[in-house]
Amino acid sequence: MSFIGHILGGALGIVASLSQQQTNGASTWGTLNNPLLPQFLTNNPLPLGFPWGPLTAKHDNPYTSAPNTGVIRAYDFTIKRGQIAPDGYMKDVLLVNGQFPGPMLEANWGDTFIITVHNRIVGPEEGTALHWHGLLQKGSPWFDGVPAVQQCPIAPGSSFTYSFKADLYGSSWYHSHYSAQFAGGLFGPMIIHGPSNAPYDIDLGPVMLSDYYHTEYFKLVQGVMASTSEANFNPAPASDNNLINGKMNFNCSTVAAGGITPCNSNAGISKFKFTTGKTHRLRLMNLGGEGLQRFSIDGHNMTVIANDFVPIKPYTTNVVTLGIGQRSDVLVTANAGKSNSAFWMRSNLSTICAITTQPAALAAIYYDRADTNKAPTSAAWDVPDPGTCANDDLSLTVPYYPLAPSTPSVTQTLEINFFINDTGHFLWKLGAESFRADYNHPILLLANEGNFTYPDEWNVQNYGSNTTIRIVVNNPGPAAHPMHLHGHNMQVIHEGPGDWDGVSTTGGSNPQRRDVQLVRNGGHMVMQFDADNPGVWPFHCHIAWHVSGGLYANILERPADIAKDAPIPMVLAQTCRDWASWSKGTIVDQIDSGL
Ligand SMILES: *[C@@H]1O[C@H](CO)[C@@H](O)[C@H](O)[C@H]1NC(C)=O
Ligand SMILES: *[C@@H]1O[C@H](CO)[C@@H](O)[C@H](O)[C@H]1NC(C)=O
Ligand SMILES: *[C@@H]1O[C@H](CO)[C@@H](O)[C@H](O)[C@H]1NC(C)=O
Ligand SMILES: *[C@@H]1O[C@H](CO)[C@@H](O)[C@H](O)[C@H]1NC(C)=O
Ligand SMILES: *[C@@H]1O[C@H](CO)[C@@H](O)[C@H](O)[C@H]1NC(C)=O
Ligand SMILES: *[C@@H]1O[C@H](CO)[C@@H](O)[C@H](O)[C@H]1NC(C)=O
Ligand SMILES: [Cu+2]
Repeated sequence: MSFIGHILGGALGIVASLSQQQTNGASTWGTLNNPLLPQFLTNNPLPLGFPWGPLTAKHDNPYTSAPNTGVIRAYDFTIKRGQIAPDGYMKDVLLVNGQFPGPMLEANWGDTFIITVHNRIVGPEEGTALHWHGLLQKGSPWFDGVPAVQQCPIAPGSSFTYSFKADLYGSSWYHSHYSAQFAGGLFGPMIIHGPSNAPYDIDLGPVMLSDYYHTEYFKLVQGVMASTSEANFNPAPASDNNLINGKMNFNCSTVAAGGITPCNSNAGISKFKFTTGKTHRLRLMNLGGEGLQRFSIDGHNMTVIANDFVPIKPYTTNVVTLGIGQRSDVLVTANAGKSNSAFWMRSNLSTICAITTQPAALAAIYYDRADTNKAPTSAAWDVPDPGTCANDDLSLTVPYYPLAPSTPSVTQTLEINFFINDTGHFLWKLGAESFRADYNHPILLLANEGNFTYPDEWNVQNYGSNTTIRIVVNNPGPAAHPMHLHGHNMQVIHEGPGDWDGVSTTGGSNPQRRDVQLVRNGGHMVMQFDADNPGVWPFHCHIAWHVSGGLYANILERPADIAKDAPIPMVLAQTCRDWASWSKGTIVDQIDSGL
């Protein structure tokens, strides 16, 4: 019997041998004690009974109508190294407040997050910076959290306070944008309550899916960035496991002795409660380093109601596909059994579109009166992997609030490619350049000084005063790429095999919008956005190893407005002085693009 078969047989993972502290540190993710989410946080102004007053998902443009509640959501994050065994294999990780996955950020639409981040990474020391994925950061582009682009890294021993509005609503995450730290554990969910586009009874909260590596992240980056002639060269390391809310079992016999302490094959899996007959909201998120996830729940249909921060017209499916960084909110009604039923929740890394040795993640779902010490016995949906490495068809994913695409004032084609440079390093490029960061000179700060002349390797695309920017991404190579744009939701005009033909579009007057879109291997994507948000916005592949290898561009949007008006807080200059003085005394081991 396979190991997964063994779990299904009920022997493993249901009554765990390790404590939650041993597997996930101070986090309660994955346990039956983890709280459900409210529909909104109540310590807010409540006109008409809701913090967002009369605003609805149907009638109000989410990009222009965010309320300003004046309510502050304050968080204090300390980042440190730690050792935990999420799947029974003890390893070195980076933790937020001692937790993996990190603590949840939660707000109502229109509140202000104020998050102080203390960099206490030692042994060795490393810089860091946190990015708040999917938010617009309109009027606060310096708090987007990308080192070398909008800020200097937070130096070891220093702290930095981010302050920004919860300007969109739905499900997202935050993560380090410094090198591949997010693949080393530095991430957590971010939930913003807002108007609903479909009724449900119970909010189960984040369901975080993440491929998982037993090797420490920096060692993986060393392999990715080694010269092709070096023995450790590995541009596409295989993940060792797949986690749901930071948990899964691992068959320790499949590896030679390794890890810091003896490996434990019964770490324990995540458990969730369903209330019989009720409709549950699950906030699915792919927070891994590389792999495409295919999520399903035995016996149940799912109704997808949002993709990324964009509510969509609900549609029903059995499998939700998520590339790295993507989220889908789904509704699931507990009507597939009796009140003592139990079912498997599964997420499979695509064995065609991901590189992994253990693709199957499991968690258990218990109806009210089910025995939570017993393994479910449900049968899996068998929906063959189409192997296209693409998201659901664009015709299925229609934004709830319609927005017609404007006529682009500029169209630019960027091709994704890889190459070996003159010193034998395997690199990716987006357009003409492979990106490499200079942590000491954030582009936004230079632009604010009126300096728009940058080294080629910063890959800055200056769109001047263009009003609507269309970007065609052609991807002739063998890997699919989840492409992420900061500061905007992309209107995805077309996606499919081959290069774009220059005319085909999907979605007509209401194309899908989201902040990450999968671009299939041997395929293309056409996206556009209105230049309503002056700033320097990263546009990049969200696969950790690809962005390390340079698959990244900076979009310089309305530079004149940055130079003229941007009231950049003085703390950004101070952060650069702190970084400069720390990096003067310590060699910064920047072996990758930096992001
Ligand atoms: C674990 O892996 C070993 C080696 O491949 C195999 O012999 C064993 O049956 C597996 N254990 C389980 C419980 O599947
Ligand atoms: C799932 O959806 C299909 C297609 O819409 C429908 O035929 C089926 O009855 C649904 N099953 C359940 C358990 O709701
Ligand atoms: C996920 O993988 C399992 C094997 O571990 C398989 O039985 C199941 O059908 C797969 N799920 C889907 C939706 O294909
Ligand atoms: C090739 O890329 C690596 C990694 O970015 C870099 O360290 C090296 O300097 C590059 N070589 C050349 C000749 O540019
Ligand atoms: C602009 O910034 C770049 C990168 O730091 C620097 O090399 C260049 O000298 C600067 N140009 C001016 C005019 O200051
Ligand atoms: C629009 O963007 C293109 C491409 O970057 C640039 O060449 C052009 O000058 C821009 N137009 C304006 C009006 O700024
Ligand atoms: Cu990629």
